[in-house]
Amino acid sequence: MKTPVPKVAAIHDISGFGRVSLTVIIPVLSTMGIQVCPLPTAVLSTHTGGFKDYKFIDLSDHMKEYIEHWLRLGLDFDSIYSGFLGSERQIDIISDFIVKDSKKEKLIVIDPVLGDNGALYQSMNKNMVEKMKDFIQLADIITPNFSEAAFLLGKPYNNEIEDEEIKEWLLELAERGPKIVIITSVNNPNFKKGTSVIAYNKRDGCFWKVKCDYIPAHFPGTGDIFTSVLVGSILQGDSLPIALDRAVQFVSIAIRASYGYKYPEREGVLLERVLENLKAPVMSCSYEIV
Ligand code: PXL
Repeated sequence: MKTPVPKVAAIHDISGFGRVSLTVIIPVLSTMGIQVCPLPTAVLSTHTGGFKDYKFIDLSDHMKEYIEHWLRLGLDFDSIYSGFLGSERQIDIISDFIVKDSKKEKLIVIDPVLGDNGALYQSMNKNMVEKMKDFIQLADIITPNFSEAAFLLGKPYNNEIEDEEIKEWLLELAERGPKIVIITSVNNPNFKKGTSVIAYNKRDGCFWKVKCDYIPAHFPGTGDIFTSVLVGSILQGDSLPIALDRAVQFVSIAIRASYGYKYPEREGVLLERVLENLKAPVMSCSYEIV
């Protein structure tokens, strides 16, 4: 049945404090007019970046029955979007869901959440990296950050990379299955004052780049916000470069709105202050073909 509001099955953790995963994905997509149906992978007292002794409740033992109920209901999702996982086992459970829920064509987005700044997150390990390499085969779109792309390709992490080399990385990741590969937080030695998002679309062979100014701050959850805006934008009918642009611009606005205040970065960006920007029409675009 066609409904006026697209539905996304959002497979991520819920962290009680610190704006990451479902606590940013739900408001972003809802503001963009998309219904979020959460399938929680874990419940945490806080996210794992910058907090110690957090409580972590792994929901792996419950996800299968949760999904079976959804399958019996025949919920017709427009997209399945997965992110932070609570265990390697969840990759088999979610893969099974993606294969079984194939009645309607849907956008499969896998954000291979593993780490940042060259290091794995506290709850991640090498086995998760290995499983993630298989999991991305099922995706239409993957959105690793630069560190995650290096982990998936087994390449050393150097802070800067030339365009020609990152294009090789995109091609190598696309060969493994995904139709669109997007790498975020890419630093180029010839563009010291900013970072870029670089994407490759296998269907038309195009590489896209969107630059953004560098701000010396590190807020967790910005990757989740980026991918949520991208998913919302594509479900609204935007082209890939416009969706990339909207996601980059929104994350930049969110960081700028937060950076001027003195509060712990681990709390995440002040999303509540900027959400309304997602309702604005596309105003200026800065994407380029590379
Ligand atoms: O934004 C990625 C993310 C999601 N979920 C949890 C995290 C992190 C990054 O630190 O710890 C629990």
